[in-house]
Amino acid sequence: MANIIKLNQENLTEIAKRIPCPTYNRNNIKTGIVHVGIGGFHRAHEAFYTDQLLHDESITDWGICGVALLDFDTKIYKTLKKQDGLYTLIIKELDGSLTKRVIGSIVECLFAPENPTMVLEKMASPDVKIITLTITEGGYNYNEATRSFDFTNPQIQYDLNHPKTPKTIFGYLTQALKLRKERGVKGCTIQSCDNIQGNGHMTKKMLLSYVQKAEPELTSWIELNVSFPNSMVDRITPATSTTDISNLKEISGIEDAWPVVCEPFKQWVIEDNFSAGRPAWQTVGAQFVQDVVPYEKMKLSLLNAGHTVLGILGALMGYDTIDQSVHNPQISEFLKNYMDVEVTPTLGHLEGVDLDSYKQSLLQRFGNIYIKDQIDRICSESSAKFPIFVLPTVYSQLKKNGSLAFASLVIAAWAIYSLGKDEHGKPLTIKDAMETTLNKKAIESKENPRAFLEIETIFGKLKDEETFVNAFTNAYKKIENNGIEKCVIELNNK
Ligand code: CS2
Repeated sequence: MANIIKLNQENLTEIAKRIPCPTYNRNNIKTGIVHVGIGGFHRAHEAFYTDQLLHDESITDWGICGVALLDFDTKIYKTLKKQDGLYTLIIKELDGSLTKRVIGSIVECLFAPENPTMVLEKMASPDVKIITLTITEGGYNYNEATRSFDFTNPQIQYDLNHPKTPKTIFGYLTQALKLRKERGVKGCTIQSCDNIQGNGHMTKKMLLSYVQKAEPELTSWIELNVSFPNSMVDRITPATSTTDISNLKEISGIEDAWPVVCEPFKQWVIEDNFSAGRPAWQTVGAQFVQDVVPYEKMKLSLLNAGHTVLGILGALMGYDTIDQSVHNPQISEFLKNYMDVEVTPTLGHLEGVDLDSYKQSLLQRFGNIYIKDQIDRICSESSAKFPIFVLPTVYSQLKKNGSLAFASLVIAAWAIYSLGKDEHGKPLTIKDAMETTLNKKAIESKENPRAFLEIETIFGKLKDEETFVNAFTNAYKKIENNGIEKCVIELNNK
């Protein structure tokens, strides 16, 4: 490739000679959506759908303002800012080919720690009709043990004392909605795009808990003027590797400091409950339905839990990527059994969904060898993921005296994983907000396996469920004595 072109608005015409670029005039696009959390997933999903939509030139009201909320997001903010909000989406097809395009729907970027007022003003702007969120499963400040909003979080305490310069999403949303109310601006929609059962309900419940303490008189206005649609979001988006960046430069001659890589599959099922209008995302493949709960349940307990199963078992065995794990025939057999025997009975009938082919398609997606989804990514923040992805299946199975063997083995494997080494003695990279507690309890578990289940913010009252505790303890001891692979084989042959 002769010359290397830097990705930015000025160079777009040149870049368009190499890969598809926005053909709409980005200067004409007004911000109608504020999105908080501009990591890979948002850029492979909502921003992608929205970019497709903006190619209909009559649509000019639905540009996205991307907000980086945390100090941790400095790098992504600076990169996007430098590139005028542009980035390359690289879709890794099943046959190994790459489909690349430049996405242009993020028309503005803001860095909240640097300029909280600007973020509040943007969220309160009459042009903005929707605030969407990808703040991760752990970002909702929900305490599993108390089943309520966690006011002990120091950041939340900070926001209560410094309303004009908040740090958390709850502080921002509250102050922005307050401004809207005071200025007579209409309400808006707050749409979670995180992997949480009833993500809209969760957002509303957590926000109102905060509002009741911070600005109680705002509560009824929010109830009347703000909607919180539930949604199911799906597209596997691994972390971008340095090879992805250098390949883009070498093959296409495009210098993009942070492209996004993802799988070809995508799905977005949304409850049609938008208090101030919405983009016609259905014209670019999103599905609008009355009740999204069953779809969410299916996706969280099959796809996301499937990832967790492959991640935790694979990590102990020393694998690095999800495809390596699923290509171990015993692990994939285990995953099939887990899905068929323990998850499927909890799902009931899903109108219009063929569960067998859904499960089959998951195995194919997990097996995409080009995606190289990092096991470290999948196992990160497991303390926020297990309660949403795996434990609901355990509770349902407990209720109906169903099988718990597969889930128990995975949870026991997590306890051993939390000791920080794989079965070959290689250190594991554990990234988890609860890492210290997990490790402490994992060490106690060596004497008394039940100790791991005493982490109430994760397991709630599960430590008192004798049937589960026995299954877990059994599984734990077996892994210790025989290694994970033998346990997997034994269960597969039962
Ligand atoms: C993954 C998800 O983080 C995880 O554990 O399961 O990021 C998953 O890749 C996405 O939800 C796919 O839609």
